[in-house]
Amino acid sequence: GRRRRTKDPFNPEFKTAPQYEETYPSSEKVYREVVHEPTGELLRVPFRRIHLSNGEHLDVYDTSGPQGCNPHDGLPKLRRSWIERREQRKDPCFTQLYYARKGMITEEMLFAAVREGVDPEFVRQEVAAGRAIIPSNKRAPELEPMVIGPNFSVKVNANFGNSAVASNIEDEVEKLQWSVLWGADTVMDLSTGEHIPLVRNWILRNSPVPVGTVPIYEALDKVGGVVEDLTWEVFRDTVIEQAEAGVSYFTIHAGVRLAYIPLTARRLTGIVSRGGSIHAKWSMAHRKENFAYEHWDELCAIMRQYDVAFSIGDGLRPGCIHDANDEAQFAELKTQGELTRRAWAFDVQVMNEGPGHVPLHKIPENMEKQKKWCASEDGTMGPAPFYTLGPLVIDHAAGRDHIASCIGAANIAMHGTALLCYVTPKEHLGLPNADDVKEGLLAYRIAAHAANLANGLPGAQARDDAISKARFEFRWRDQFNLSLAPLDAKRHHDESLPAEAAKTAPFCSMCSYDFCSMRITQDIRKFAAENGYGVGPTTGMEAIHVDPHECESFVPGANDPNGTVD
Ligand code: IRN
Ligand code: FE2
Repeated sequence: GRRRRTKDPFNPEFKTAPQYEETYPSSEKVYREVVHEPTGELLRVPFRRIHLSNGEHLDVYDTSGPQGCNPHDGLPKLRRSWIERREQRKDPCFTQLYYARKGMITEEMLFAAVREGVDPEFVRQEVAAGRAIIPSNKRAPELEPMVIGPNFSVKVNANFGNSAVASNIEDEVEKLQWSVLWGADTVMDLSTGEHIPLVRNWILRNSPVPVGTVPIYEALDKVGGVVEDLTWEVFRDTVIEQAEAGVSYFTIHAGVRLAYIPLTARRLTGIVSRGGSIHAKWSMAHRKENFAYEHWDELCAIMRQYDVAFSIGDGLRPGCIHDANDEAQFAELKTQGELTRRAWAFDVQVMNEGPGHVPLHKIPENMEKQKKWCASEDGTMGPAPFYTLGPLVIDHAAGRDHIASCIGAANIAMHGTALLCYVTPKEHLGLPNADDVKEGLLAYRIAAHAANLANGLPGAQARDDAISKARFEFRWRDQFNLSLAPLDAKRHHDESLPAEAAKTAPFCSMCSYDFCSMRITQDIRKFAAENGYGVGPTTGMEAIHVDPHECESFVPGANDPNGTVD
C-alpha cells in the first residue's frame, strides 16, 4: 500500500543503515593497497575478511562500500583526483574504452583487477576489445570501480526505485544500503514516482557501486505521462541531466524499431518492457522510427563526454515462456548488435540486455546469437557483455519468481552472461521492499557463483571448500559465517539446537548423533587410521563402534533437543 511520503526531499529522515558487523559476524573490512604507477595514486581495494575459529581466514569480494557515513553527506569521493587529472589534461573523451584503446591502464582498471585477482593488463585488453566494461561516469567519484565481462566473475544487479503508488526517498536509500550489503555489484534506480531527480541524487551520492537508470522513465514523467508528447529533445535533455548527475549506465531501448512492432502482435503477453512499450507506442502514434535509434550517434557523443555506458535495452524481450525466442525478440537483438558497433566507434562502453522469460532448453540460443551478433564483423571487437533479467524458466512461480529466474540466470551465466539482473519475490506482484531486495540478491549470488564454478573461475571454489571443511569438522560458527547470510544460517540451526554447546557438537537436529553421516565418516577415518583401510575380510564394518562419550569432539548433553545444556 501507500507509504509515508518524504517530508522534505532535500533533507530526508534517513533510517539507520544496516550494520556491517551485525550482518557479517567475525568479518572485517580489509583493504589491499596498490600503487597506480603512472600517477603514483595509492588505491585501497576493499575485501571482506571472514575470520574462522581455527585461526584461518578467507577474503571475499566486497561491495558494501565505506561504512558509517552520514547519508546526508554521501560517501567519500574516492575517484576525485583521478578524474580531475584527466579533466586538467583536457582529454577529448573520458571513457575507459578510449583509455584502453590508447594502451593506458587507468586507476579504475587497476582497482577492478585487484578485486578480481587478475593482471591489470588483462582488464585493459578486455575493455579495449569491448568484451568488458567498467561503468564509471566521471560525475560519480564515489563508486568503487568494478568490471563486467564474461572473463571475470559474474556480477549481479539490483533494481529498486519508487513508483507513483509506493515508497519514498528514505526507503529507496535503505534498499540501496541493503543491496550493497548483500552483494549487489551494480544497482539501478528505476524510480517513476515522486521526486525522480532527488531520489536519484540521494542514491548516487550514497552508492559505492555504479548506478544505472532508464532515462525514458523520467522523460515520460516530464511530459506528464503522455507518451505521444515525448520528443527527442525532452529525451536528450534528460539523458544529459542524468549523465551530469553521475549515472554510470543507461538502459536505452533503441532497438525497438517501428518495423518490429507488428512482430509482437501474436504474442501471448505482447511487449512487457516498460521502456520498450513507451518507445513502441510513440512510434506507432507518430508513424515514425524510434527516436533513440534515429539519434543514436548524438547519444554516443553525449555518453563519451562522461563515460556513461550503454545498456542497450531489450524492449522486445519475451514476457512469458510462450513468447520466448520469437522473431520480434531476435530482430531486436540483431539491431542491438548494430547499435553496439556504432557505440564502439565513439569509444563508448556497451553491454546488451537480454531476457526475460525463457525455458531452459531455449536459453543457449540466446547466448549464441548475442555472441555472434553483438561483436564486430571482423571479429576484433566483442562480443559486448550480455546482461540478462533472469530469465525465468517457468511462468507460474509468482511469489517465488526469484527462484524461478535464478535457475535461468545460473544457466545463462554458465553460457557466458556477465551481469545478472536480479528478480525479487515481488516480481509481477508489487514494488519490492528491503526484505525482497535481500532475497532477490541472495538468490542471484547463488546463480552467479554457480556459474563461476561451472566456468572454472580461478579461486572461486575456495569459499565452498572452506565451508565444506568447517561443516565436516563441525565448526558450526564458521559454517554460518562462510555462508551467504550468516544470521539466517544460525537462526535455522538455533531453531532446534539453541545451546552454545551445540555450536561445536558433532551432529545437528536433522539426523542427530547416531545418524550423522559426517560424524560416522570421522569414525571410519579414525578406525582406518588405527587399523588401515581394507585390511582383510574379517575386519568388517561391524567392528566400528565408537562410544559417543569417548568421541573427543562430543559435547555431553548437546543432543538434548531442548538445548538446555550450557
Ligand atoms: C535487464 C536485462 N533486461 C532487462 N533488464 C532490466 O530490466 C533493465 O536493466 C532495467 O533495470 C529493467 C526494466 O527495464 P524495462 O522494463 O524498461 O525494459
Ligand atoms: Fe515477467
